[in-house]
Amino acid sequence: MKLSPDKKLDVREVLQDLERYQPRRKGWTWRRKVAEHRLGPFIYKNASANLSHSVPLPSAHAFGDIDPQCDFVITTEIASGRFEDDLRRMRMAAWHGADHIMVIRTTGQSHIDGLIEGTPEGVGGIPITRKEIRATRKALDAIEEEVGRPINFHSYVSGLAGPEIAVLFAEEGVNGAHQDPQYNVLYRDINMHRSFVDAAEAKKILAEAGILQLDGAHNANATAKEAWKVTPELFVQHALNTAYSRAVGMAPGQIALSTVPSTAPPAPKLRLDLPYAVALREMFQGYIFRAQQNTRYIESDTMEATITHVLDTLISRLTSADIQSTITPDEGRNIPWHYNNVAGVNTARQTLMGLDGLTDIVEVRKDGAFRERVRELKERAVLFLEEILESGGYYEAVAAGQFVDSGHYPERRGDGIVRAPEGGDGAGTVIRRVPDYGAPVCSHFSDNLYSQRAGKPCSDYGGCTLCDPSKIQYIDELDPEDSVEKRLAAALAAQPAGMLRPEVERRGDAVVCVTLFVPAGPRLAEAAALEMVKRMGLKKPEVISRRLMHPAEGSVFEVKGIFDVSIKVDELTMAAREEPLSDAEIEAWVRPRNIHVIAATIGEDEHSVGIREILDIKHGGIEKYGVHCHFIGTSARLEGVLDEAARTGARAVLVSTIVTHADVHKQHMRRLHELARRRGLQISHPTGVQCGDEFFVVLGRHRAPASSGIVRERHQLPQHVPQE
Ligand code: Z98
Repeated sequence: MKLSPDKKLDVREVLQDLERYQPRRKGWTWRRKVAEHRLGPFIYKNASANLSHSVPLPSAHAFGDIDPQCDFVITTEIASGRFEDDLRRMRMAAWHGADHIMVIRTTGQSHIDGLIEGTPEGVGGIPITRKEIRATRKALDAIEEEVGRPINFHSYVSGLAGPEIAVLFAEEGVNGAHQDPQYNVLYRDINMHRSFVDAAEAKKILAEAGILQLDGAHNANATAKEAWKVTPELFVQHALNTAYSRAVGMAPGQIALSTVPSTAPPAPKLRLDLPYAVALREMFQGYIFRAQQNTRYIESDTMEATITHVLDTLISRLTSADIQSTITPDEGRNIPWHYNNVAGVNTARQTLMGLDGLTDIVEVRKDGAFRERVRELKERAVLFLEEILESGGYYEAVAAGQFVDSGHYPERRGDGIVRAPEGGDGAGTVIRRVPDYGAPVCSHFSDNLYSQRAGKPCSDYGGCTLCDPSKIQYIDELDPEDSVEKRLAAALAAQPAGMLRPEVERRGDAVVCVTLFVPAGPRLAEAAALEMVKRMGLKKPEVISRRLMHPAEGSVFEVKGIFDVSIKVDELTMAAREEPLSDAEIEAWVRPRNIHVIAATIGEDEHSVGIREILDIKHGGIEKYGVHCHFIGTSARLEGVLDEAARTGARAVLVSTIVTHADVHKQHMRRLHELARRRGLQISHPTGVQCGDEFFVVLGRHRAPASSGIVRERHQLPQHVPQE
């Protein structure tokens, strides 16, 4: 399957022959870092190889359309609820620099105790099934070829079906996964013993498949009531999962610590979050760091989320993270919209490019109050771990509520997450292996009938699915109603070829968003905003963001709704595209022509600022192209303007005058026009002609008035300039 930048991704092509598809590569891939990377006018210190197709940052046009790529891997989390819609979203994110695509599972998949077959729709995510994973990997294989950089595909191996899912991921070329038994225990109330036994098996499989493992410690400060206080406990969670992973045989370079800065402004964020990040890096040297943006405090304002995210990314750059994970800034209010995935990715890359070389310029202090805070955090973490050991181990510590929601260790406020070692989902399901137990795959932890024999354990039975993918059983949808084919057919029927509808969550959903300020108190203003949007014709209007400007003066709202309209493509008329000339092209045309222009304000008008802005180089005026500008003053006489034009041989006069209600400006323009005509000058600017000769007087003595000189003479431009 090959993508072409000017064609939409075809989901049917992805689904075709899926039962035979095998991933092109397995295991995690880092970006190819480039030291002293030269790009356009700059040399980058923290860059990686360029993409072959991408959408540069908006201001790149001022720097020759460069699109430098940072050295961090950038994550986006995808969660539309339909995998077929996610594929296009992944492609857009990849073009904006995402190379780690985390697929959020359907809510609470941790509780499901086996693999799911078929491809039902998800609720706030997708169920991870073989078909969905394979289709996604296939699409990502094509997308990574299109953008010219490997894309890591990621999902979750926690939960009751952890080992089975680990095998599935290893078989299907998933490249990264969360795996942490403590997540099961604390956040999903899955039996402790079962979680740790499953984790040993799952981690061994991840290790051998080269899948990067993320732990779940960040969930503590992502959910805690007072997140900045629970940081000592996070060190302990990282330590437990890391030690357990190492014991199973995972290499440090495959173990990523998952961190989230704890706070957001108005908290003094850097003062609280930076010591935690520094202490963590120092304690866990040699491991990988995945920094995720903070979403704990996002209310509904994407701008507020973005500012916190920028500060989070500053911390990541200062402490040299390896992966910057972004979450859609609207996740608190919608099924995240695809353009918000892109907004999150762009926030990270824009910040990281702006902070390029930061650690060559500034250094985190090694002394003073900051250092004291770093040391103190480590000490609290060590004491936390010692208490666990003293109390008899992890199970007892959890049973005693040592993993708290708001206390700064050793403070406890009785709000610990308490779990009984014998309780939870899957309790009593761990049984001792029988001596002749034969593991279904080679990558397998602990006792196994086959592991005693020579070579690969699976050679006894002719190869396992990890060694011989042809043995993988592919199961298509089991539910005849809720299937991707049915969904595609329904979407195409609702939105046949040749029709266009707006969309943000799912194909053709027609969801749009209106921003409006209503000048009244917040409650009244909100009711009015909803009513206004209803009258615009939007169905199911819903306020998704409210920002108070002033209790009496008004509030601004974002209201989403359904704009249930389809546009027939062939009924649209599109204005012919005018390709504006670049500054360099204009300058190349102007300079050799020695062009003089006369400028003045006319009538009784002393306001010269506007016209000077148009002329002066300081404000990007036409001087910069080499136009010789003669500003002859304010309130100039019209005859004087034309006299001066004749004297200097000027090609144009630029006059400025205040626009009045009495239309005096038009009288001046008409008179100037008349005077110019009497002197044998013609209007040569097409817009001037179009406006009834009222507003433009471009001096073109004896010239054809058809079009402006610059466009007409394009053929004289240098060879490399694209010709129309
Ligand atoms: C992230 N945005 O981490 P359920 N295991 C671990 C997890 O952190 C998660 C799951 C499993 C976050 C995503 N994390 C949230 C360690 C989820 C998912 O039970 O299927 O929801 O588990 O990037």
